[in-house]
Amino acid sequence: MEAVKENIQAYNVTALRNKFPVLNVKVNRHPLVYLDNAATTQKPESVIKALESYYKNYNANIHRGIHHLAEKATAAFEETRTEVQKFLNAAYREEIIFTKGTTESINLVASSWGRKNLKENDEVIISTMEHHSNIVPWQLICEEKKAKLKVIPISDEGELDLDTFHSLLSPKTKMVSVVHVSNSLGTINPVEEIIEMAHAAGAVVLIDGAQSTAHLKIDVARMNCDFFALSAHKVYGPTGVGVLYGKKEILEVMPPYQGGGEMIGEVKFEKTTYNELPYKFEAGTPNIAGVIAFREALFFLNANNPTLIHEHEQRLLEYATEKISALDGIRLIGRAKNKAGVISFLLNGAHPQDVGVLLDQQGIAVRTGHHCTQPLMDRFGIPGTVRASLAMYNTHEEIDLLTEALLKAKKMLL
Ligand code: C6P
Repeated sequence: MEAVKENIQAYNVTALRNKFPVLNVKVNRHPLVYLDNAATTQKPESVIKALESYYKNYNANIHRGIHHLAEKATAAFEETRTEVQKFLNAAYREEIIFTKGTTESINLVASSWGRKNLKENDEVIISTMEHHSNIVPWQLICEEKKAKLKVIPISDEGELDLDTFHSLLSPKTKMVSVVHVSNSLGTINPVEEIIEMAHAAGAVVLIDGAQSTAHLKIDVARMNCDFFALSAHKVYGPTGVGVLYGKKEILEVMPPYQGGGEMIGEVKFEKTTYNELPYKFEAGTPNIAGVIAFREALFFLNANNPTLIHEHEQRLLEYATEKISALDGIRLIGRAKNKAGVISFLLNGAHPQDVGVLLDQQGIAVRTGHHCTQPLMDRFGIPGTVRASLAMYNTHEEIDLLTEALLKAKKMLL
């Protein structure tokens, strides 16, 4: 208890907020209350500065030039790879592949691994709460290979049904691809247990970490996943940068995903050989500035102590859940025991989008709609929700403002 009290004091949210310039803007004459962090997080000054510094001081293409700027840019780009390796606790630098984001990371695996490893009647298991990015790539490859897609059901609270998952596993299961933290429900899935069960059945596992990386300590070695996908922009970094972690022995035998510059060993019209890991999967000029600036985002996360961030966000989540549930006519969607900072709800009778517009008029940014999880919305029989999603810089006062704004919206709508 004493330690928790000390941590509350140590977490200086005001000082932290001062590092995010955009948090000072006004929206519709109100101070911005930014609660759309699951869509993308805001960026600290250090990330913005790193982007600017690259373009101002050493803009050059990487891995190709021998001149000073090219060498400097290459070194900075590769330093981010080392930082990501440490951040995820991956065994090798070559296991870190830069992509455009989680979506591309999953498409890479579905396309490259899937093309090589799936055949007719094989099975891929996903879950009801997947983002479209972890559904459609698997549908595409399953259709091509005549493999089958199986879906783990969820409870009314929004938790995976692990008994059914167990019964779905068989020697036909080749891949299990599940989300770590649901973007629509906030559910934290028991991925270590899922991975163990899937491995026991001989399947490979991909974890969609788009929503977990900013909120939980990620340790791919401990988790023992085969692939882990994340987006930098959801972890206080720039847009257009993502990471695919993959176990070296699996990546090594996967065919290239895209062809082009950088991914080749030698190109002849008769036959092309491919570059070694990780470059085999990094065709074309990447988002150099974004990758370089992503390193600053990781420094920022580490400097603010992931444990303190987690505790702060959990306190906020508890507070927000209590306050919002206490409002008349609220239906919370997603009541899992283990949740990260997402509160999805419906204000009875009101369309989520109307609620969102009225909140925006009061300076509050939330997301409304199906959140790219249409099958999940179908499971609950709803068209969408209003979603408030939290980050390290949100405050209890902001939750109060959200609750007051919801009361006003309710009076106007119902
Ligand atoms: N979810 C949201 O508002 P990209 O777009 O590639 O960076 O991330 C895709 C993605 C994959 N998996 C999960 C669990 C996600 O939440 C997302 C992105 C955003 O919820 C935008 S739809």
